[in-house]
Amino acid sequence: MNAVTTLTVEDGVAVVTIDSPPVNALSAPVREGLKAAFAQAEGDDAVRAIVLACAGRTFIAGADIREFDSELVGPHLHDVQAVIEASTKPTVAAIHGTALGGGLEVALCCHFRVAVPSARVGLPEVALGLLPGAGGTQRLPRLAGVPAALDMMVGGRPIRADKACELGIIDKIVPEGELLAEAVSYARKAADAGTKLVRVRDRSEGLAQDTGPEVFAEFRKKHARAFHGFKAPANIVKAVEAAVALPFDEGFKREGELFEELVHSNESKAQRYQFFAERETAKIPDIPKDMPHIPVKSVGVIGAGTMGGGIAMNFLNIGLPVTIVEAKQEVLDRGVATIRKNYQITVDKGRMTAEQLDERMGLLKPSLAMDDLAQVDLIIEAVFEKLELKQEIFGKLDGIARPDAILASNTSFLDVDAIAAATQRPETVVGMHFFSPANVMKLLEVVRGEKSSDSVVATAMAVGRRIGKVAVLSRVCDGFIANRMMAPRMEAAQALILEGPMPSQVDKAMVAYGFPMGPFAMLDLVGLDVIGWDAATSSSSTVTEVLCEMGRWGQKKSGGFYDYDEKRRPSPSPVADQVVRDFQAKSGKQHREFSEREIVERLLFPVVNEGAKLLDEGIAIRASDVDVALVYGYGWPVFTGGPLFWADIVGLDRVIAGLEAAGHEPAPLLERIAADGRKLHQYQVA
Ligand code: 3H9
Repeated sequence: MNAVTTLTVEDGVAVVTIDSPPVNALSAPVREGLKAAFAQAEGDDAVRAIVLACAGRTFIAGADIREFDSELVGPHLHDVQAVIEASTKPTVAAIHGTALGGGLEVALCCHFRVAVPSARVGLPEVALGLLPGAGGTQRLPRLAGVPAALDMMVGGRPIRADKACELGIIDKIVPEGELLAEAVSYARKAADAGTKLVRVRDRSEGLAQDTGPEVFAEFRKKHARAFHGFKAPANIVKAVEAAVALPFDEGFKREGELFEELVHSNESKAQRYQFFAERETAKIPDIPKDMPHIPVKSVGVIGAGTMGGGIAMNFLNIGLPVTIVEAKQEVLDRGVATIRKNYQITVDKGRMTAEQLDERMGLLKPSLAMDDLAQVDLIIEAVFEKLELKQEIFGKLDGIARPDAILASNTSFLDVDAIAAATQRPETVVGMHFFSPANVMKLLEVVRGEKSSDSVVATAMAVGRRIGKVAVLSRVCDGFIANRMMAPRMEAAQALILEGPMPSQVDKAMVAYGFPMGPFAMLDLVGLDVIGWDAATSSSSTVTEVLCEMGRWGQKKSGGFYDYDEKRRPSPSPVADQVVRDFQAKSGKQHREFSEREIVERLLFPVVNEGAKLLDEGIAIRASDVDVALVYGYGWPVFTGGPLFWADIVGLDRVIAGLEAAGHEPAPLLERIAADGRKLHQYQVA
């Protein structure tokens, strides 16, 4: 047919095969090939039934996401689907891997779908700020019903083949390894039996119940918080309402309008950028893709505190044995008990079995002796943030660990090179900076020291991916990428409350922007005292210091910037607000009202500026890595694309002017990129 689509006919059954690595996305050549193949099979009298299958690791993974940013080339997907759906001969989609987005939507244009047990199907467009725009919002509810279809499309998570079969999306599960033969046989039987062919668009079993307005109202209410800032979920719900209320063609038209609204939105552009940015993080320009990795089959963790325990869980979760070392028995016992408790919570929620809990705990070896780390492949130190302590530990490890073991520090801001210098093998030392809670947060910063070897760096990045993290590479600097980027937001917030806005107003603006919480609520959560306050040297010179002196250390003391009730619900604090007002009075600054937009710009432009500095210093490889780190490390709203993508949306000239107006010096790189009319988020370190 063409280079990516073939058509073969055997014994009356045509097999259309897409072979377009890596994921058989519906690129222009695939669409062309599909359309031509189905048209030819339809016109061929020797063909009595048609099977659609894919070569390689998966069924069609959806539209080719890169094409959304350019003019349409080749046939529109809708036209391809129309040809498939118009077939007068039985059509069967043979699904393995993942049938996603436009892939599932194409399969829904076939009369039947068969799948192997390991297959999954889904409509994940929402994660790209889109809705299923190839009839998915109209066809899926007709089969699976409105509640299930809404869950699949708004949640975006693919479902397993057995579940899809229960929902009527898949007609038959067939044994692994026999997909094609089974699909051909299914198609042939349908042709032989003269099975009545009903297009999904003409079916309605899913619309028989749960379609009243209350279903939609309830769904919107239940998910209101998760929808905040995103456009796609609301449009998906509207499209499904249209599926219920309107005949297919009209509903399909409505879906098209709602899709168009999304595809041109900044939110979707930002989320599509993040999709590729996330995958880009794995690519390190000066390390070959085929760099051999050091096998990691066992792990040691030093420190059984909150971080050490969370880090250990990541490896237990993927079945690796972990030796966890502490200095004192009681601290070790407490750490192990916390790990067990965390797993127990998962068991109680029904997301893990008691046997799995036992299996994971069985892989954990608690120890009081560093010597027990002599044979492990990767050792991650997660002790208190003090350079001398870490150097002492690495010095000891040098005499204990195997020569080829990777020695990693979970430091969040210390000099990895200074830690490595405590050993005779600095090439095996690397930073692996987890974010708290370490078993939950997706970001892992791999910190490449001056002497870290390429294979150690490549292995640490790969290990990150194995445990389900997004690994971002950073060079050594104070705070690495994510913490360093966010420090200026905190400084700007502290400065801004002296000019008029109260902490709760500042937080409100950040939440409206899309952050899960504002900087002052975050300080209260972490504890004001742990951000470097020392009673001995406290000089009552900042609001935070005075609050600390008053014992208002945050949530743990029922009061910080906010007051907290027994359920830790915050309310603005008259006491803390008075402290702020006293400082405002003393500051000598003019007080005024600030709009939400002004607050956002005052807090976040300095973050953008820090990003430009960090790129100029070569701390991150590329701007998109910085954006990924902030989204996964700090809950930066993904629909803004991250600070650097957002800066381009706002306009770099505006960012520079805002920085200057607030008394900051714009980073030279920011000015250079703005002057050249380039995009900051596309910047790559040479
Ligand atoms: C859609 O369908 C819209 C329609 O409703 C309406 C149309 C009118 N396009 O993730 P991986 C690349 S929207 C282009 O590392 P895995 C990816 O960038 C689409 N490229 O592999 C990477 O490239 P590289 C709805 C794509 O095994 C390589 O393939 N569909 C696409 O971990 C390997 O990817 C989705 O949202 C694509 N659609 O996971 C599904 N997909 O090697 C998106 C992947 O250069 N895809 N690439 O870095 C996925 O979720 C995962 O890629 C998948 C495989 C689960 C398939």
